[in-house]
Amino acid sequence: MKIYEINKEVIKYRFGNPISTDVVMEKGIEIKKEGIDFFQLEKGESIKLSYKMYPDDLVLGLGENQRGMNKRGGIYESFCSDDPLHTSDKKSLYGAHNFLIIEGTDKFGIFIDYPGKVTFDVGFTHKDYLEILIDDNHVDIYMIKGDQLREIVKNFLKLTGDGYVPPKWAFGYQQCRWSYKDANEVEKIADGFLKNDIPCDTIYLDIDYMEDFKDFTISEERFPNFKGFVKNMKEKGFRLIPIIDAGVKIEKDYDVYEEGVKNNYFCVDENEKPFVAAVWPGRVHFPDFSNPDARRWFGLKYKNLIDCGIEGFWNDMNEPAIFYTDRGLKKAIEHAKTSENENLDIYTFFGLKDSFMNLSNNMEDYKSFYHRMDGELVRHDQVHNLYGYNMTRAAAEGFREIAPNKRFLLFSRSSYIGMHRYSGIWTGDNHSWWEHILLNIKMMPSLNMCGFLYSGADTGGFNGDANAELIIRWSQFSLFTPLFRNHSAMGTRNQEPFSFDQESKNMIKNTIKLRYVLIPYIYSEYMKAIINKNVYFAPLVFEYDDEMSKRVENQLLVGDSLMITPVYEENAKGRTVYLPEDMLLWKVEDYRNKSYQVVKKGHIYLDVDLKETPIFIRKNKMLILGESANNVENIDNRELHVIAFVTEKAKYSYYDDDGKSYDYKNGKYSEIIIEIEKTDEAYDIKVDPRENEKVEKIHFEIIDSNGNVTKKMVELY
Ligand code: MIG
Repeated sequence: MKIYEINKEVIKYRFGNPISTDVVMEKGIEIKKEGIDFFQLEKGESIKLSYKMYPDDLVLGLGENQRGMNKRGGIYESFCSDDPLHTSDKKSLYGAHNFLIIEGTDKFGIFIDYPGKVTFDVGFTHKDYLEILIDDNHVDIYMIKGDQLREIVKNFLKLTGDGYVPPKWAFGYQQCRWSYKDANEVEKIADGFLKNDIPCDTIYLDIDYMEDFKDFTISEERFPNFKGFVKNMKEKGFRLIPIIDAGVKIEKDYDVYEEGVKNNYFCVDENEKPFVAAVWPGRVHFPDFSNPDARRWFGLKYKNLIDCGIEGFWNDMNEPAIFYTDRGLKKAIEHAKTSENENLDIYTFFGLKDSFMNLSNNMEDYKSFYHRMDGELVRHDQVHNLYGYNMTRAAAEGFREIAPNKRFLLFSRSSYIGMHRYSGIWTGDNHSWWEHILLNIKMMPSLNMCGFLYSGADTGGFNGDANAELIIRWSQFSLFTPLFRNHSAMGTRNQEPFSFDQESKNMIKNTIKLRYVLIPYIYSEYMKAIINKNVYFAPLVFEYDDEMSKRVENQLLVGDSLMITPVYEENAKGRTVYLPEDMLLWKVEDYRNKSYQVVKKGHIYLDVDLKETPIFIRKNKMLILGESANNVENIDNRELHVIAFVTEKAKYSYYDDDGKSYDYKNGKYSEIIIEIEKTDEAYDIKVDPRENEKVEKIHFEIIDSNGNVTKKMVELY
């Protein structure tokens, strides 16, 4: 083991000679030190770290995973998996996010930079022990210090890089469904939004738009004159977002296939022939995204669609998901043949059944293909978790080459730590289950700690049928997630906002409109979080140090000013809420009706009618609101509204920029500093438009601890 000091906050422990993941670029200075801080180490073929947890320690992080924000009691395996049944006993989802934080007697973060399988046993096997098992003895482990939780996250993000920034329109409401089969149907969906006056910025194209599920092709039959169609839809106010899958169809004369074979851009089998697996189009090859040339080649393929006016993509099936391989299928069929006419008992029958059930995403298949890395063949399972990361990196690097100063929308299903530099993620194939709203709530801050800020779940649930109430309640949470997309699977009940009765439709519409009104705040907080290497969603424990705040898992802080308390149970007319301090409550039914209530610190039962979204404004904080519009680019934010809860003084820095370029990195953004101070009789308001091109007026509603409202207006020029 060699030990390096990366900086004052981060120590790296290097075992053996690990494969580079390219996540951390700094090498650090070698230092002399005994053992690993906090952990006991066992080293052989694999590496095991154990930490004795104190009774009240919280274990936070681990990104996209099941169970609580506090990970104690669970066992988690980082091995990116396409598993469409997210029950709480599942150990792996689509991402591998090997970063966790201990909050308690000790306070530190640990990042395991290893792209094969890593197991985090957080008190599952031995209740008081955190045990981390790495399936290899070549690995880099980073120990991250910080006095505050936010500082640990910041130090971790300093190490792993700046977060992805989407175009501003990607903060609008987005509609998706697998089975919008042709241009007519997509247009019908768009018209549904226009006719019902429901804002929406994008409509997604799932695999149905391609020709035989071939990447970078467009079905002539179902989408004739695609370029014209993209333009036409954009004029109506909608951007189209096509899906890109990892597997490349094996088909003679298909350019992506031909070029990939010719240039050795595909992963290979043990005979160094392109590896064959089957996914959507039947047999495919997998691009070897660990090869920089293959990455560049694949990344530039997105240009086919960009040239048609496309400005955003989602990368799917990049764990990579495998339906079956010839090897597995052959074995299963042989098994079936030898079982013919047999008298199958419990063992032999289930054995037969399993040989078909286990065809997909099978470990034997992941061990049977290779990447070419620096001239050597590396077996896939050892670098499995980098696949989606490098596919998405290929896309992002392609965009940068195609249009260097343009932001594209991009998110991926599979991911590894560090991919947050290139894109966002969505949380995959959830269900239309109430439990999955709660899972969504708990997962967001965990993802944020790992750097993934642009993310959200399939609102309303992907698998299964949703009722109106589920869509309404879920939307009331998703309206706060940077990625706010309603998505569902083929064959399920339609769940677009206008698929339900009039009353429900209006509730969803009001919820979506509230989202648009909140965009100035959401965007400002998102961008500040990116720039300052902070989280956007935080558990209460990030901000409050009372004992109760450590325990709350079903309320979140959103940015600097808000606490949200979503309702996630069917037929619930309210819920319990914990307030660590006095706050101002705005229950929103229609954003135009503002009425406020000061709620005292402590536990309360909060009535929340189905049509209401409760928003708590923290003490001495303020919320910025703008106007609604049918899409983000049509929002007129020359006049802003501030709702402030001020008992002493409040300060807010309102950030905005052009929403489409990277010019903000060169200091081209607007910042308005707003300060409100309570004096004996009134308030002092200071508005400092340091850099400002757009905002002309700000309307203030300031509420004091007795609930008295003072209204003021400030003109900026
Ligand atoms: O095996 O493209 O997670 O969002 O709609 C299903 C079809 C493949 C999985 C994605 C989902 C998408 C679906 N895809």
